[in-house]
Amino acid sequence: MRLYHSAGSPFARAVRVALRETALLPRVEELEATLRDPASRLLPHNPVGRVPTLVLPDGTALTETVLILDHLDTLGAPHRLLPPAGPARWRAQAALGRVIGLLDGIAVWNRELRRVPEERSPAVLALEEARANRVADALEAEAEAWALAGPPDAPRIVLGCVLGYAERRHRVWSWRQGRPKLAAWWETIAARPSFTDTVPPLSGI
Ligand SMILES: N[C@@H](CCC(=O)N[C@@H](CS)C(=O)NCC(=O)O)C(=O)O
Repeated sequence: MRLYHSAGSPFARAVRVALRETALLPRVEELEATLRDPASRLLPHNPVGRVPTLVLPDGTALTETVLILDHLDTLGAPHRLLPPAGPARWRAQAALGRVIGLLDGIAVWNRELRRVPEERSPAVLALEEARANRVADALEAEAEAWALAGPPDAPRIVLGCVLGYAERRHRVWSWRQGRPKLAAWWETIAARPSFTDTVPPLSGI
């Protein structure tokens, strides 16, 4: 299998962390791809042009982080990313939806900040900042439920990648302020080898 990723993408990082936490990494070749580039080596496999994209041995190109994480659970690793069925699965999917929603919103906020200042929408910036703060406040309130007990599952991996993105590529968001439990949680997960091995480059935002 081949995983197309980019070093700055928090979505792709979640899959890369999951490959390390499940010990599936030796079965996957990680290939960095350029984004928004008509010559990108990703486009022949995935015309959408987004990372992460996991190309299966039969050539099927899986996109969308949640779908790829779900697929990794079919590969027989002892550590599952989501429970297989039942209420535990729905609860984990609810948690995953919450942190993917947070990441989607921050991605919109970040993209807006990459525009030249006169093209930025103050309304979009305000909406996404409010959304991010609202979700982060909810996470702070329920921090005990997110405690790590062994290798992280899919929701915890994605939350770690969201906060890692805020640390390195979206520093305009002072997410730690007033959220000591979330900050302590982040310090713990960020120290795992799966995270230290996939630290994104710093950006100017
Ligand atoms: N919904 C997608 C989002 C993936 C995504 O937005 N990836 C970004 C990098 S963080 C990308 O590939 N952007 C390139 C583009 O939009 O052309 C997922 O969950 O995987």
